[in-house]
Amino acid sequence: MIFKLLKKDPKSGARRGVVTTAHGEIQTPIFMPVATHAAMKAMTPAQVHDTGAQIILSNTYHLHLHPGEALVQKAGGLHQFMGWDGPILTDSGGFQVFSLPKKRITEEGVFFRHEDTGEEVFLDPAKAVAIQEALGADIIMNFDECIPYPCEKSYAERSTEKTIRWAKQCREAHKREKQYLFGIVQGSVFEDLRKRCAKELVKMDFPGYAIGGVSVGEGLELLKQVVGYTAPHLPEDKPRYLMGVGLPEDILESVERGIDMFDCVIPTRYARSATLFTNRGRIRLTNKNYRRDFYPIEPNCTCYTCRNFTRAYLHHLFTANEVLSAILASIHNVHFYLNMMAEIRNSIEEGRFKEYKETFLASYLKGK
Ligand code: PRF
Ligand code: ZN
Repeated sequence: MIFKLLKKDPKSGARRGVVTTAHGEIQTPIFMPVATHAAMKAMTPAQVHDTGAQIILSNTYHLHLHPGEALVQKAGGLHQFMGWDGPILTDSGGFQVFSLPKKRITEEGVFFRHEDTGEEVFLDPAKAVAIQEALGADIIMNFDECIPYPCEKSYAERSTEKTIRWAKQCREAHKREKQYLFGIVQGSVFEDLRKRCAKELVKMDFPGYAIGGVSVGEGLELLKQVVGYTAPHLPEDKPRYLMGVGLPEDILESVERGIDMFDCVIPTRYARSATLFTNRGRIRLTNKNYRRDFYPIEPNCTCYTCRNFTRAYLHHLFTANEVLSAILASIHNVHFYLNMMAEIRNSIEEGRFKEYKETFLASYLKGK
């Protein structure tokens, strides 16, 4: 059994569960920090672990181009290669390839140019699964088409049908049962397409399901709607993963609608540009107000950065362009996200998720 549902919130769709993988358990709802190139930017695996991370995400597209799955396999697999022995999820490349400016999409797959060599590369469902099996992540993803927003319904319909056909091909190509292959629901912002895609994927019986094609510029209101009418079509006893989401408010709204797993580059990307998350909203440490501010980023935070350094010191590091600025800021932001997820889990266990969400947002959004 991949997923154990421990508790359902009586007042919302929020769920508390456990995902069991070959490299250990994941307590849900969970946020997965992103290590695109098999490295968290500006953080060692030990630092990532100390923030409370239980699972990290890496990318098929990037690792296929550099250093190639054959080399990673030779190194003993992704876990050994990157020095992270906890659970890992790899995304299929279905999103990264479709974000490229120059690509050619056919019924079979996608053609694109190698970033450095200019050589033509081709990715299709079978190949995306084979690459991910060679990399050896615990959870691997279907090869799908992430539909841009906004989008004509006729295009969304054709694309969603293709994602369904590709899902079947992924399912058939998948050999290593120890690696869980998740289906990805597409359908843009159209309720009937989301429902159809979900139902077709559920028939194929994946061990988990993702909702893709969100966080593509549709905004929080539409995100809430899409999650709200898609999640109910997914099986209750399988984990649900919302891809590429998001800000704390997006995560809270989506947990409320039954999502268990999230990933996003926001905490690490923002950290490197001096934007730090606090319970009273985000702050920009380059602002000169922080020059003489001898408090930690977040007084209640237990992360390494907040236990040892002041805002004034971080302001100085960013101003002096020191590499340590990125390291310390990333530690805090990732800790902030994972601490929020731990609080969400506690609140669901204690039957007070809605209250937690309201209290968190009242403070967080006021400071914005
Ligand atoms: N598909 C895949 N990966 C993704 C997405 C998707 O739709 C998204 C949605 N923004 C993020 N990552 N395969
Ligand atoms: Zn901190």
